Amino acid sequence: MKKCCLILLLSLVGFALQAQEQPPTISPPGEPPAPYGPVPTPAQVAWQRMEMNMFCHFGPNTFTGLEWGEGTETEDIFNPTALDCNQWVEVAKNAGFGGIILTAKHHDGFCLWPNPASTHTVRESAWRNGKGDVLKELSKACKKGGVKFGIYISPWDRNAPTYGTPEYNKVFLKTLQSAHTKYGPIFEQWFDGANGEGPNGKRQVYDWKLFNAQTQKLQPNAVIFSDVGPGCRWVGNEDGTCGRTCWSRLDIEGFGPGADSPSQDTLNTGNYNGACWVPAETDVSIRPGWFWRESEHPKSVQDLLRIYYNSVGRNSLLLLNVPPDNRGLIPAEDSLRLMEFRAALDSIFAHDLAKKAALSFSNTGRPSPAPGNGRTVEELFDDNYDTYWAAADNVTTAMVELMFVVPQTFNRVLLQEYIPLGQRVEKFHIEVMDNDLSWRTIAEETTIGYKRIVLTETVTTFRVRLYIDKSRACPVLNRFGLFMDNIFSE
Ligand code: FUL
Repeated sequence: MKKCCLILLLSLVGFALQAQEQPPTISPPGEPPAPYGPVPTPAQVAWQRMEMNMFCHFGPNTFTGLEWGEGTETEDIFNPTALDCNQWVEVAKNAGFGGIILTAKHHDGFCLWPNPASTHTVRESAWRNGKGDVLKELSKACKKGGVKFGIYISPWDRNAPTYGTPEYNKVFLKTLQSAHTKYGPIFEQWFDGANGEGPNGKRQVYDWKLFNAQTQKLQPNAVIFSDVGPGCRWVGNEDGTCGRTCWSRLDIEGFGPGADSPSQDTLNTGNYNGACWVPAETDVSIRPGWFWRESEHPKSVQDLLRIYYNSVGRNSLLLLNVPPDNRGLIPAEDSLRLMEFRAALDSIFAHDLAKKAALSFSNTGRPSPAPGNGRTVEELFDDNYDTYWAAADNVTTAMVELMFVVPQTFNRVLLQEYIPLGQRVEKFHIEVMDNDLSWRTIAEETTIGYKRIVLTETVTTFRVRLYIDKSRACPVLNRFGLFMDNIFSE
C-alpha cells in the first residue's frame, strides 16, 4: 500500500514538473530577446520558409493503378514513354514550390534508381534498356531549375527477400547510402511509417536510430520526416488539415514512427511543452489517390485554397502530391490547376493593406533598441525575415494598432512569429473599430508559429488592433499583414 502511495506521489511530482512552463530568460539590456524553449536548426528554419513543396508519387503503381503495389510486379511494368523531369521542375517552379520529393522506393520495393542493394530496380527493367535513372534525371533537373531535391524511401518493402529479418536493416542502410551519396544535396528525407508484411509474411523491426544517424551523417542538412521527425512530423491526417492550435514542439522520447507514434490528434496539434522542435508537415494529394490514374482528376482551386489556409496558414508546411502520369509527365489538367491556384494566391496576397497604415504603434516595446535587432513595430510590415518587433522581456501581453486615413477592407490577417527564437504566443485576438467608434472582436485564436493566416468576416475599418493575450515569453513577431480574399469562400 505504502509503495503504491509513493509511486503515485512520485508520478504526480513528475507530472507537475513536466507540466510546468519554463521561465523565460531575461536578456542583457540592449540585447535581442533570449531564445525560448526548443528552437529550430537553421535547416529547419530554411525548410519552413519554403512553405510549399511538391510530392511526386511515381513507380510501378503508375502503370498498374494500385496504391500499394504487391512487390511481385515485373520490372518491365515501369515504362514511362516520355519521361521529362525538367517538365516536373517547370511545373513546380511556376506553382511556387521550392522543392520536389520523389518516391524513390514505395512499398512495392521497386527502386527508381539502380540501387546496388536491390535486384528490383530500373536497371532490371526494359525501360531505356536498363540504363534509365529517375533520381539522376530529377536531381539534375532540380539543380538546373533551382528547386531543392528530396526523396521518399519506404522502409516497408514487399519485394526484398530479407524483409522481416535483421539482415534487412543492413540492406536498407545500403539503399539509403546509395541514394544519399549519388545525387547531391537532399533537403528532405521522407520516411513513411507503414510497416506491413514482407514477401515471407513477416514484419520488420526497423532500426530507426541507425537509419536516422546514417542519414544525418551523409546528408547533414536534410530535414528528416517521419511521424515523429526528428526534422519534421506528420500532421496526423492525409486531408490537408493542420490543427488550429499547432505547436512546432513534440515529445519524441519513447515514441517512434508507425505503430509507436503519438496519437494522430497529438501530431495534429503538437505538444505544448514538447521537448523537441518537430514542426508539422501536411501531406495531401491533388488527386484522390497518391498515384496517377486515368480515371481521377485534380482538386478544385477552392479545395486547394482551403488546404493552403489549413496548412501553411496554420503553422505547417504543405507537401502537395502531384503525381506524374504513365508517360512520365505531369498531366496538363494538374499543371493548369496549379497555375490557377498560384494565380489565386498571388492575387490574394499581392497587396498587404497593413503597409498602408498612416500610424502604427504598440503599447510595449523593448527598451534601449539596439541597431539591427528590429525592435520597432515597423519591422512587422517589411519583407525582411530577420527583423522583428519584440515586447520587453517579461512582458507577455501586448497590443499593436494600425490606423488608416482611408478605411481598409480585409478578411485575412497574416501573422508570423520569428521562430529562430522559439514559439511563444498561445492566445491572441483581433479587434476592429466600427463606425460607432466601438471596438469589436473579429477573431480569437491560440497559436501563431511560423505563419498564421486568420480568416475573418470581411470588415471595413479605420483601425485594427492585434492583442497578444498570452505568450510564454515576450512575443517576437516579424509580420502583421492584412489582405482581401475575393476568391475563396468557406
Ligand atoms: C502513406 C503511404 O502508405 C501511402 O502510399 C503514401 O505514400 C503516403 C504519402 O504515405 O503512409
